[in-house]
Amino acid sequence: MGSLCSKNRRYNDAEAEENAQAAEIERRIELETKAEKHIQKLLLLGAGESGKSTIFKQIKLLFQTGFDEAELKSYIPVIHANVYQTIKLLHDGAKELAQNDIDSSKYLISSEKQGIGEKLSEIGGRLDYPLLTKELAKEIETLWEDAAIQETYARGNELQVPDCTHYFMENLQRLADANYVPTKEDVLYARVRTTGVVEIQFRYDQTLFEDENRNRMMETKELFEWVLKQPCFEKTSFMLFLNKFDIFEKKILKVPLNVCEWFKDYQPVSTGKQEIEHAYEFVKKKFEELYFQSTAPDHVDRVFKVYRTTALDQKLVKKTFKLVDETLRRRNLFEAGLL
Ligand SMILES: Nc1nc2c(ncn2[C@@H]2O[C@H](COP(=O)(O)OP(=O)(O)OP(=O)(O)O)[C@@H](O)[C@H]2O)c(=O)[nH]1
Ligand SMILES: [Mg+2]
Repeated sequence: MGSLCSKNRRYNDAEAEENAQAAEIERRIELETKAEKHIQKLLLLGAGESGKSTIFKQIKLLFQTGFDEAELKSYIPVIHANVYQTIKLLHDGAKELAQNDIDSSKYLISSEKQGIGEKLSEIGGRLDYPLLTKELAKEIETLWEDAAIQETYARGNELQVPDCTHYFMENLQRLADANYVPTKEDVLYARVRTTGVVEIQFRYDQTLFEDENRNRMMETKELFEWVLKQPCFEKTSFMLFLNKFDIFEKKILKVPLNVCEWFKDYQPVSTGKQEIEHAYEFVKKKFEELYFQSTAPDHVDRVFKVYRTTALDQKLVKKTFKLVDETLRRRNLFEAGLL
């Protein structure tokens, strides 16, 4: 009898403990659900190389602890790889154009630099890159300054030359310093393709989509259209960042907007700053039209805002996030019936 009693008590104790654990889990879930309600989640979607990671880095710099020295240093291999891969791309691209382009002589690397070019191209094709020494940096600099390489660089859009090219090529000696620690700016320019989902433990998270071999604007259009139609985003606020405005500004004066199929009805109106504004407004309007076309009538009141951004420009990113934050706060107040 005595033993049965103590056995029962053991069961009761175990049961009580289990119940307490279950209650604790319930309590935590409830707390976390409540906390989640105050979290604004930002999902950054965009074509490959559109600047998602760069915006992400700016968030880290602006609203978190930034990058400590170890983190800055972890970008050295990335930056050096960017340099090696880019010079290879330009060298091989020049060689190809020198053989096949109508204007082939423009792309012929001067004979005294051809040896350096071959050597750098071989290095750029390796899996492991050597340390970027001052000597190697000097050779890369010499090749970069070659007229044929510059002509090739001018056709960078055809060769997938990364946007960080000019910046890194102009800073080679500093990057090759034995005590080199990347600056904040170097890190913003560093290009590494994100694979998978990256999440930042704060208020933001990010995923990506990519497909390199297509016109990026058409890819962006299709991606945006697809996202707009997803039932899970029916009530989601959309903040469209038309990023790389700095590049757009320069490009618009050289390459007409209507080379892109989606913009083929574009008519330039003037030159200079006015033309930039006109072209930007045209692109913005195209996205607005797409938004309304791809949004069911009963959901048109979800937030939709368009911002022009240059992810490398910290002040501008800060200002943009301030505006985004204000918009979302207003929305929350509106939804709570307070506005
Ligand atoms: N000039 C200029 N360069 C930018 C801008 N935003 C990003 N970049 C550069 O563009 C390159 C690609 O940017 P990422 O942020 O890596 O692009 P991503 O969207 O994360 O690309 P994936 O991870 O491949 O999908 C980097 O070298 C950036 O420094 C911008 O507004 N202006
Ligand atoms: Mg990325």
